[in-house]
Amino acid sequence: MKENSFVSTDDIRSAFSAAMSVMYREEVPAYGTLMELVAKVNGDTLAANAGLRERLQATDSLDRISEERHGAIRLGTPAELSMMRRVFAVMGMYPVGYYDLSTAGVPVHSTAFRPVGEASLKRNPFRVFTSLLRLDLIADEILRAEAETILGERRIFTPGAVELTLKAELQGGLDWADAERFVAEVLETFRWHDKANVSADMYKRLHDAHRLIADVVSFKGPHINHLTPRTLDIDKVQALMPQYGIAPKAVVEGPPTRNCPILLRQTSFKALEEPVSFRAGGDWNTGSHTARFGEIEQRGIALTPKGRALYDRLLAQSRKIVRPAADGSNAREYEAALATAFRAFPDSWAEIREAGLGYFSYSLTEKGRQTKLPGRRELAALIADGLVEFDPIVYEDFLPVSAAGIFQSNLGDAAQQEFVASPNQHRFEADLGVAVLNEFDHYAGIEKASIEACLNGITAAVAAE
Ligand code: OOG
Ligand code: NI
Repeated sequence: MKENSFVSTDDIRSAFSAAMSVMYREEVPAYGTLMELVAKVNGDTLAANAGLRERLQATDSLDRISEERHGAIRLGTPAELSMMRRVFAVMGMYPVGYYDLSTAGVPVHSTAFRPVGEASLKRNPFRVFTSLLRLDLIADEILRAEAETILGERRIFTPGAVELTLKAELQGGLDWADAERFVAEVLETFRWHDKANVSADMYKRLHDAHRLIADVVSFKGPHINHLTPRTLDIDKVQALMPQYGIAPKAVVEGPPTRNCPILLRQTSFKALEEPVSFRAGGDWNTGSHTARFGEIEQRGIALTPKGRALYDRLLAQSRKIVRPAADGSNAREYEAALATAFRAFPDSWAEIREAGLGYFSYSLTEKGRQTKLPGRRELAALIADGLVEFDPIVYEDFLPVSAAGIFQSNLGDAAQQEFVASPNQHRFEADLGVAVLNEFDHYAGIEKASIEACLNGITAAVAAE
């Protein structure tokens, strides 16, 4: 087969992201409401901030924002995880980062499948936060064995999805007809099933061990549990949510409000209690299950290891003073403590750059494009002379403390449970079938390439003698 008859992986991912959004909007109407609210706030923000609009346009990242979203799923077995990796690879999504959530009382560890190249991210940055249940953290051995048996019997991928994934791997891609079928088949894995795989009694036992275990083990597949649009002003969306009939979680996760957004800020609305039926011999019993919710996020600059260490330190410092309560009773105090702690984090792009805290993409200014210098000059000098400008590189990943806060707000306050911290990246990677990519390498690579391009663009070619 000719290679040029294949659809690009970026196009398959875009089609899949759009199909997921349509499906989730039908399944959870509040997600549709949230999308409308986010579109309105983003429009208002851009209209009021010509500078922001201009920079987003200049860096070719304006278009991606309205289409941008991430989702999350929770898998039950190593075999499901490794197959999911192969399915996502067909859409140009690769595992980046390792997140241990056991420390936060959630028995999972996770990665994020996402596009990695700059061009792919600009085309469509769809990501899926993917967790694997850790039955090894469950004390009750009998229950653990039963859960393993139940999970071992389910098939979360349709035969068509498996066949087309193998075909893509063998051929090196899919043509349009196959790509369309692939999207439809893979969508089935993420669909909600209101008929549980287990009896009401088994559900209760799983639920008593941990609500998350019940969510993963009791159903036919890893239903998408939220889809998250990206906003340019999360404080405004959070404030407007009640007017739109949506009750937000108590506090926004991540850094405080700032002039220069860093990393990632997220907030969500509580999971819905939905009717489900449980197996009862050949019959069904009715009950309910709470899993699916909505979330929004605002993305800021990707931080260097030095910047990230400062972020982690300031966050820990503020949480030592106030830990946000799930009921929102100390939300004000928490916000105040967070804002105070983060005064130590510079809040202008120039300072963040000079302190080596964030990653930037460099480009030639108009003046720079018209200049040719005889020899190489330092980047700082080119910036000082107005020949080179810089834009923040967007953080494309997640934050473990924030993810834990999102999990917790949807598991209910009573579900707070202690586990011994036991990150096990080796185990996760063995189950996944590959090593996860390092997020810092990715940002450093983009920054470095942009610097090289500036230096090459502004230096006159050496004339031959
Ligand atoms: C995933 C929660 C983490 C985020 O945005 O940090 C997450 C889950 O609840 O399965 O989606
Ligand atoms: Ni999320």
